[in-house]
Amino acid sequence: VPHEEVDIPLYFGWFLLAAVQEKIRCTSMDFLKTLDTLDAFKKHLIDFTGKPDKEVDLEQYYKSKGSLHCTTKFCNHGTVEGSKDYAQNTAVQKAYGSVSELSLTALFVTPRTVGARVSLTEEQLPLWPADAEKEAESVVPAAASLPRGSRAHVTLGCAEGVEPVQTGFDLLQILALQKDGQQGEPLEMELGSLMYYSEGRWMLTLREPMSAPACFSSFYA
Ligand code: 2AM
Repeated sequence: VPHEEVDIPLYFGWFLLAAVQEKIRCTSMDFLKTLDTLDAFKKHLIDFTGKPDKEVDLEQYYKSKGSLHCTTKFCNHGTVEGSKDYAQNTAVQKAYGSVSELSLTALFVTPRTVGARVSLTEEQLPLWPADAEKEAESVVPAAASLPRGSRAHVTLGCAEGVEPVQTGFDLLQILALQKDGQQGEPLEMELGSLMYYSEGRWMLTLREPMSAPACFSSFYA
């Protein structure tokens, strides 16, 4: 294997600093705890359980793996299309190792994943691959028509047997439904407004976005 290919990581992304990871995990646990007790959520429990009247403990439902981050480019050590170009991109090389503030603007859950939506700034967008949304088209057909950066998120947990790549697909699906309009009334909560998007999809748009300092870097191994 040529040396340059060995150097391409598993993925690039923003890695949240340790202190803020703790805070976000707490906020998301609080959200899951609250969601679990809402009548509106209980009414749609079957989305999660497949059976009527079966209980679900959302705090136990998702498993979280590793440290919190927002993937920009999944490279799989160079086997993914465009990884080498991304790794060599000037903006990527210039930003590598720098810390910036990620703005977490919503929390979402589905029967598969729980995550936080990241709203990228003008300065952060150049690090977002131009085809990230289009890449998801086979899973979420409307994805390509969503604005660049729509897929940006932090995976907070996955249900048993679900891979983290699913979190971005779940987010795109919710955003596509949001764009279509015709939802019900949001439920106003302390943290923000909660909307149901059918089939177990819920999104809490935060009243105050959470600011998370994160280091743009990569993950090997
Ligand atoms: P995530 O960004 O939703 O958490 C290692 O698997 C990391 O790369 C995870 O963080 C994962 O999802 C992300 N990832 C895995 N496969 C991917 C893919 N095909 N496209 C984009 N991101 C992927």
